[in-house]
Amino acid sequence: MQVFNVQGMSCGHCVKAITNAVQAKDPAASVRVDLAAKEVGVESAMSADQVIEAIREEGYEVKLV
Ligand SMILES: [Cu+2]
Repeated sequence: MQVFNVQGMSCGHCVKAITNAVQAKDPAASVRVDLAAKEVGVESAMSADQVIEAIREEGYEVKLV
């Protein structure tokens, strides 16, 4: 699993937006969002860069932990 630090997540809508953005690129991806830790864990066939791009497109600041 790849873990990303994501800034600007605050609520369930953010969780959904990020999950949907990642799964739009890889429907088989599993996404775990920890709002308190500002972390997103992604299990998928995508590269870290691809995941970062998907999350960034939603307007969040994101980097690999
Ligand atoms: Cu939100």
